[in-house]
Amino acid sequence: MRAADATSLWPVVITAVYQAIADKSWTRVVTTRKVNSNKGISANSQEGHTMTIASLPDTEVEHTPEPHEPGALTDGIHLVVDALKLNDVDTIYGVVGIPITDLARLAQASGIRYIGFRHESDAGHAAAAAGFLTQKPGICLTVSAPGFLNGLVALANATTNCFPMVQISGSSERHLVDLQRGDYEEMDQLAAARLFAKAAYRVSRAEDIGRGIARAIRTAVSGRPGGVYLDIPAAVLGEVIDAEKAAATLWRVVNPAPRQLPETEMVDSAIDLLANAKRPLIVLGKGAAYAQADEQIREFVETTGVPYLPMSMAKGLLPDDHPQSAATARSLALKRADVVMLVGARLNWLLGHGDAPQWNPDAKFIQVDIAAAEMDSNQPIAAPLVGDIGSVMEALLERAKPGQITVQTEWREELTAKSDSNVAKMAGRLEAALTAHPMKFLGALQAIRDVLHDNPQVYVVNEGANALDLARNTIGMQVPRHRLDSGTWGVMGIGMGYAIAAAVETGDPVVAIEGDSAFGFSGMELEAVCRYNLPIVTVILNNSGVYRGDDASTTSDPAPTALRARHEYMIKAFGGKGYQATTPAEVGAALREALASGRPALIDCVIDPSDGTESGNIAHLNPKGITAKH
Ligand code: ADP
Ligand code: TZD
Repeated sequence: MRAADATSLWPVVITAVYQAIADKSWTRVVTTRKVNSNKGISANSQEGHTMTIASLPDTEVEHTPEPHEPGALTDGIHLVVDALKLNDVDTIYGVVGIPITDLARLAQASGIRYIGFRHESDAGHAAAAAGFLTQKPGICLTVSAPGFLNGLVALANATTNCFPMVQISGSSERHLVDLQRGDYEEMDQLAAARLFAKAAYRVSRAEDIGRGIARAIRTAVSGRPGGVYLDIPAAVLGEVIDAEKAAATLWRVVNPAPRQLPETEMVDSAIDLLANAKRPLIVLGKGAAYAQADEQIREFVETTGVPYLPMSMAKGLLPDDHPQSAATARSLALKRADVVMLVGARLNWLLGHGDAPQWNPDAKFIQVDIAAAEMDSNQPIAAPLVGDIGSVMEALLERAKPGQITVQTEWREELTAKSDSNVAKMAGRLEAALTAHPMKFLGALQAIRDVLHDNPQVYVVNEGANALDLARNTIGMQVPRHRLDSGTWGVMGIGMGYAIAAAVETGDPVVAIEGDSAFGFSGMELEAVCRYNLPIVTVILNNSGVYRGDDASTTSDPAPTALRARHEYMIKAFGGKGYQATTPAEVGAALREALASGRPALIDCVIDPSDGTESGNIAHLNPKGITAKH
């Protein structure tokens, strides 16, 4: 049968199920079924578009041809699943509804793990985190219009953070949407996504599904990774075409993220700059963590002896207690360094754009980045090393002569002295926090730090303002890619999505350290955490407010920053274990017990409402008009 004849086939409908066989591989069984009318296809599918085997009476089975036997048919839903499987997609994060419910069902029946969320932002954040952790685009599945838009925040955030992800969304009838005739969940999703994603594509024919998915995967992971939107209208998902011809339209992407080698001349000039530096510094960013070039990075740092600063998600690339870490002398390192090598880190707001007085105005920059256009975005880049971090670090190691790059004792001593004095200053604060009552952020965080120190394989997710700044500085990381946080946008709401992805992708335990406000953005996903029985312990630093909890209101309503919750009750509603902790000792004991259980748990840490500062350490970004409070 020709694909063009397919539409004339109604009411004959084809669907396929995949069955597990003992050796865990999956075999496809195509089943032809006859139904009486379009309405009889599936009670829970969009009429005339999708088909579920579960919804069809068994007596109507007529024939079971082999997949590519002449006459066998398939449809858009099957092709999406086939294309994803062909490209090794093993997990989908999403929220179901028209027109993608059967897609999720079929994916699950086919051996792809489907993780169902309560809100698309959380599913999207999970997909983004999966992309960061695995170098494979995380897949997020959303419904039309509002579901799509909910997911778009995560897609945009993934793009901003350079994490590979693909948001696949169903969309409503093109002929209605385009004339704005008022369809169910009507929206020009493709146009909306273009503004916020690395790229946005639409598949308009079932025969293009394989191409669309290949293109989305390639775009998401190659070059600078980012979020890609793939629009698949309901009509395409329901389009029935010849199975044999359809199979020929799918392909597997070969070498999706090719290596990119730097220019030798630039490698030599970078080596030259470092060799002649008096006060060299390496800054490691989350691109360096993403690149999975851990060995090359470590070897370069250690053989040259150059001090380094890890950005928050690069912590653990080298253990935080590494003797070359300049983290505890950060301000001095930035102010004084004369040659700075940025490795997978952008000179954006997180690094003060490389401007004086935070930075030495005479500093020369070397930048290692896969995106050529990143060079010179903020400061002149004396040696642009455009390439993937693994290849660039290898080239540097290869071309630097032994002993060519060394670090002068004065520079090392200057950093060490500053670090010692900063650590001594902090020691008093830490000590006082251990006994303070009500509990301070630093009291709870020291208890968490000690437990995590004994459990270095635990993934740490972290968001909030004070909860973010203080946890980042207090909790040392020992293993690469084990810290995921609010990132480049400083976005709240990544917590549960990132935590779920870390647990699902790795099987390892996760501790999510959350401000009480931050947690609220994704808190309902505690239900998903419990439903999938994931080893996630959510620790809420609850000071009863956005930033602080002691703002006085001038009206009978609570202050704009005020919050009030006993979060431990929330998880109990879903079957998880809830703790309330009022002292560091209770925090530590609860966390150890929760981690040992390997089950979902939440620890609500009661923190002094007057602890913390407005906006954490970025208060200076608040506009200072005549109403300014601070
Ligand atoms: P941080 O916030 O930790 O400073 P950024 O997100 O600003 O890090 O920077 C990450 C950078 O890493 C981006 O500019 C991105 O292009 C780059 N990058 C990502 N993956 C790679 C890779 N494999 N090789 C080289 N650069 C990469
Ligand atoms: N909405 C989104 C999506 N992202 C944001 N960053 C904000 C709002 C604004 N915001 C911050 O920048 S931090 C924060 C908000 C609401 C929460 C701070 O309160 P918290 O943390 O309770 O999470 P601390 O520890 O009490 O400071």
